[in-house]
Amino acid sequence: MVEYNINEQLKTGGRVNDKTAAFNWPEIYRNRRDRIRALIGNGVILWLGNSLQPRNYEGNTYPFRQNSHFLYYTGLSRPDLAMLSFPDSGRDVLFAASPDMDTVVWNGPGCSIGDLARDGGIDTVEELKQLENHLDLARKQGRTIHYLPPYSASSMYRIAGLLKAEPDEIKAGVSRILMEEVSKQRSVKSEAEIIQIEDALSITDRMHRACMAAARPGMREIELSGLIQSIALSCNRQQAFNPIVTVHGEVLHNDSSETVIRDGQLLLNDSGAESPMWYASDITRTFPVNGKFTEIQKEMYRIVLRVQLEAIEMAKPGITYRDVHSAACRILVEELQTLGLMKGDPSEAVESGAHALFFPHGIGHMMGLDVHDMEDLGDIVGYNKKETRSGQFGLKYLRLSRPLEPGFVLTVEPGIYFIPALIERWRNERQHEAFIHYDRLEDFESFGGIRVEDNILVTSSGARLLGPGIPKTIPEIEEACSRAVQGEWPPM
Ligand SMILES: [Mn+2]
Repeated sequence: MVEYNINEQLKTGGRVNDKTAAFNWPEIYRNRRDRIRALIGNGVILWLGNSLQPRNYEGNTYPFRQNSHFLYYTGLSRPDLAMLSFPDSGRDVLFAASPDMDTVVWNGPGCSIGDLARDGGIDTVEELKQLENHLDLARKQGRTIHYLPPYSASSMYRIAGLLKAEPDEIKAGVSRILMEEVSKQRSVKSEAEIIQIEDALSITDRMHRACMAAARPGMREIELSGLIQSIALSCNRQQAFNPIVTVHGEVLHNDSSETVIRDGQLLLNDSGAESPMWYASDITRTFPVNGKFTEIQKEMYRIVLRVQLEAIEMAKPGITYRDVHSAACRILVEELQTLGLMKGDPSEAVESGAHALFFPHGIGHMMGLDVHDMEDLGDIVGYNKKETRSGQFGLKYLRLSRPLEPGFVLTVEPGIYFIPALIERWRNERQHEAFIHYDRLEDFESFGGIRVEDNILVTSSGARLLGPGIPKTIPEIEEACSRAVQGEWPPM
């Protein structure tokens, strides 16, 4: 019997690999800043790094995660940094606080602010307290201060303090042109970034294989969630988002709980590690708790997989992701018709939104330094200027609609879900009766949900699947589930 040694997965990996070290990162950051400065052309750009966020009191904080825009332009992951970029002089100034003795005593000396500047390829560094003076001067000179919308209250108040304005004025004063240009620049991924994402996926591959091998009827969801997180953590990786490991796949973002997983159920695992340089990965696999799909589970899984493979096949420069989404929905409807769950013209069903009973979300989203890349910038990222997001149930969760371009990294993640409360509501309201066989849905009330999600790179002619090939076909999944777990998992 092929064995899967979990202890091996816990021990190895994690360091920045040779491929990553081969790039001149300070130069990459400098080039990115040169480009954004040239595009903005005037004023001053204020880049604000994140601060530590309190958990239950100020000194007890969540693990630090840097602002992704700050990471993109500096690579510096330390709380309380800021940078000013001056488009007219082509200069960037990093602002950081030199550690005082209390900080050295409690947190260690850390690296010097000079070393930080060198790592980010930044020539000038000043004490953090000088930042306000620079901004005062810029305002006195009547220069535009460009900044991105702050997504946390702490950043909002920090900017408000620096610019001596009220939070409402700060919200109204965000730089639209900076948002647009940052979005354009970050949307197209370089080779170095793809290597990062694939590095993240190599850990995510271990997380998913371990979950398949370890799952047994009688375990609790949270044990498996703990397992996959321990694999990432022991490789010095954070999760790119809170993992979803659940037998209630029909609840789209269900938190793992102490729910016992049972024979005959499907387990959905939507999780992804970050890379050493904080790039995301986002993979969903759905597999049988006991390792063997039933006939109806096989049939439903085959449909989701077919939709996913055809969507990947369609992805290429020029096609809009909205069209990929709609085409995927039509295939789904056709397949659900052969199962006797839907009826009528597939295109009309999709246009009316009837399919959203089974697939109430979008086919995928951009991915990069954020799992939903740059979602803090809003629909600038995923929608063309003239296009507004649909309000229709289902379609309103399509985060990416615009034409695809080479260098985009996307998720492709169709699913089929049987959501009892939604079915009951629609049945009672007689919604989309022309397209849905409500009487046949009773057999599926406890089916749960299936999602299959991969990450792809749009190339010059099509799309390339990223990652090492995480088990996805029915035979691959049943094989990965059949591996005996060797090592000390689950713990006694
Ligand atoms: Mn996703």
